[in-house]
Amino acid sequence: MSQLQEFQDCLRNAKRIVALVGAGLSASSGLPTFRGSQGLWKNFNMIDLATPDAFYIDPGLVWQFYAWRRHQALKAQPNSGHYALAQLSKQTEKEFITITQNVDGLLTRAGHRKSGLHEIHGSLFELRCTSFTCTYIERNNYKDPLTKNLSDFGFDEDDLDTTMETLDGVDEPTFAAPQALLVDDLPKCPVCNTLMRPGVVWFGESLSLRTLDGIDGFLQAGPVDLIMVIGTSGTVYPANSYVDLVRRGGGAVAVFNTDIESEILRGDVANTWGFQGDAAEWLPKALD
Ligand code: BV8
Ligand code: ZN
Repeated sequence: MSQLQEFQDCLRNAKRIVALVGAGLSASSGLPTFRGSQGLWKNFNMIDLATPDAFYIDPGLVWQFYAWRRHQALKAQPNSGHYALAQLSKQTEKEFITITQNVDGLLTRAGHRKSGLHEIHGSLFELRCTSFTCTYIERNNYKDPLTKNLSDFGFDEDDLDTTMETLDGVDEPTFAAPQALLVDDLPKCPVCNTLMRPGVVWFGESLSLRTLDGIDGFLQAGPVDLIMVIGTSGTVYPANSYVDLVRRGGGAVAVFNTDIESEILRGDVANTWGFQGDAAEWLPKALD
């Protein structure tokens, strides 16, 4: 029996299923992954852009990066992998959740059932007030550009692998956007007028307890029969901890990735299938 037939038998009989999703699922929609050859973190230093310190030091630079990521995500379309997962999320006879590390909103736009979708690293389309005394959160903010100033920040695809034009238009291999020029035009809280931040989880920040509780609630409600690990390098904790948790509980693992360890492809890893290639191509076939 082929790996695909074995997997589809397992999927048919499975009652409780988890999908763990990473940037590879959105690669076919034209959004860069983080650690591949053209990865975001290859061309940008995540410490300069995706940490609380980076935002404290230069909020204008960080907002340029996230306004550019918002722009890219809004230009992108969900692909058939997103739609296949959204379809599965609507099958009432299955208990199914998707844990996504992606902040691009494409699974939501593909129609994934809201209650079954856990965006553990937040969303590009959420903004949060940075004041400790204010809890204002703006969800589903799809304005592009976010503010007039962030529309001409000079980020574009070709800059990705060389330099980022600083605001004064000089091409320098530096990220130092003149903060004073930007900070006045950055998004402000409508309640207390404090600077707003992107609603994503940065490195070194803890994940939302509400999100983690939601996932733990599902995992503790009964054994998971199958976890699909889709387009993720499994680098980031705690997202990467869910695979072993399901495996230890006796669940099967199916990896969908352009880059799969050979032992998985050889079938040497018990209860684990590997489907090498584009998740956008594999998922509609495998979940059909
Ligand atoms: C936490 C949001 C605890 C922002 C992201 C040392 C220093 C500092 C921290 C740590 C450290 N060591 C460990 C840590 C913890 C850290 C961590 O894991 N760091 C890693 C880098 C080592 N984790 C954290 O900080 C987390 N918080 O641990 O809190 C804590 C507790 C209490 C108090 C304080 C703290 C928070 C992590 C969240 C960081 N935010 N994103 C943004 O997006 O800008 S993470 C970022 O990486 C993205 O979310 C991304 O999704 C995620 C994971 O990457 P992947 O999705 O897997 O993407 P990647 O490019 O790596 O891989 C793509 C894969 O797809 C590849 O395998 C490729 O082969 C494949 N592929 C490509 N094309 C396709 C494909 N597959 C299929 N089809 C294709 N077409
Ligand atoms: Zn506020």
